[in-house]
Amino acid sequence: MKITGGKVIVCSPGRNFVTLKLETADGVYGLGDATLNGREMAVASYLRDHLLPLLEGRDARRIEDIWQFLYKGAYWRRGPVTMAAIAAVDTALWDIKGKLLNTPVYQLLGGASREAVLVYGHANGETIDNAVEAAGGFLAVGYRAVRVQCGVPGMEKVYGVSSGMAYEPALRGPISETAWSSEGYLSCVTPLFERLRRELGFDVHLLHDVHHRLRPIEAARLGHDLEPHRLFWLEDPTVADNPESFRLIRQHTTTPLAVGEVFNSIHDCRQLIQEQLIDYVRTTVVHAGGISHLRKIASLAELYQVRTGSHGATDLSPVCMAAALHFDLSVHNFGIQEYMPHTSETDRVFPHAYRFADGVMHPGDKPGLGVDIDEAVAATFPYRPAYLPVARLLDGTMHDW
Ligand code: GCO
Ligand code: MG
Repeated sequence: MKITGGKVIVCSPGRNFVTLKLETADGVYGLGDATLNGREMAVASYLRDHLLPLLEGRDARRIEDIWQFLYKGAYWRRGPVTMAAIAAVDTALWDIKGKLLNTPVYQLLGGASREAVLVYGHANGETIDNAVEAAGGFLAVGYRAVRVQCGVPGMEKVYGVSSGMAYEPALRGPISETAWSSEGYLSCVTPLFERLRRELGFDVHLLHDVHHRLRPIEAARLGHDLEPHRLFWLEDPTVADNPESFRLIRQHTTTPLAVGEVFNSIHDCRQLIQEQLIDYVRTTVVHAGGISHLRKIASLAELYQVRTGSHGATDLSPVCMAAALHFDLSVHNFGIQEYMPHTSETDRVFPHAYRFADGVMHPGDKPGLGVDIDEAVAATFPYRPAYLPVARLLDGTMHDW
């Protein structure tokens, strides 16, 4: 079962995706997502110029050995570009193994630990009224968990609050610089959740993403103020470069915390998990070294009663979504999965077996990941550079994302 080569397919059906297609001697191929939002071509080159030549002739069945070969063999460890490239290879190899053995990947990972995977959707609105109404709309179509974000009076654009679109995408054209005030933001969040609980009750799981923008003491106060509203989680309350800062937040609040979408290795989350400073680890298949490495993170987390809650925004392709669902269905300490449906163009490029109904998802029972790429359709959507917006404080100081 030798790897004969592969292709790196970069396409943009609404937003940019980098996909690895790894081919074997008897015609079986596997897919892996390698998308790093706003830095896509760095991973494409890493795969094309550096990894594919190393993979030719290797046995595709030796998933763990290939992972270690690419990780240890690079000499330069970790980092988002390296780990997204390794993730794509690893995901493609699990896809190949599933196809070879004629079984869905979750069966190779120990089988289903649950019937289906709980997901959360994204509701947002310019005002509290609009956000509450949007959240109600998610419940009406079956969601049991909703992340809610709202605009801040006086601030033109706020992260996660769309202007007419399902989501704020990376923007094409010149990079957008937005203004940010933590004081303005903090004055809106607690009233938003007060209203949500008053109107929607306590049967729905509510989540909120701070997107790394508060200082630890501000995050501690927010967590404390939100306690009566029983959030499922408060996400990325502050930057996690310094894990010790979560001790301060933890001392002040019992609001559950979720961190990790920008992490790319078990070492990034180790202290947060081992000191039980978080409740959910948000590492993803594509950004944290693939299914193989994510399982190791989940196993470490399991020892400390930390559950998984993988990132699943639309900049992660349907290939990553499929891989995430196989992982989520199988891993014992699964918590929740983020889910934002892709556009119809994206779904045409990536036909898939996974499905959503009644607030939960299932990866389907096709051999492998159950997701494909239509290369002819992909070719009609060429790559177009796009960047996430950045944030500056009102006096012009560059702020955390
Ligand atoms: C989330 C994330 C996204 C990221 C985006 C970056 O929780 O879904 O924070 O909104 O900003 O995926 O590429
Ligand atoms: Mg987030």
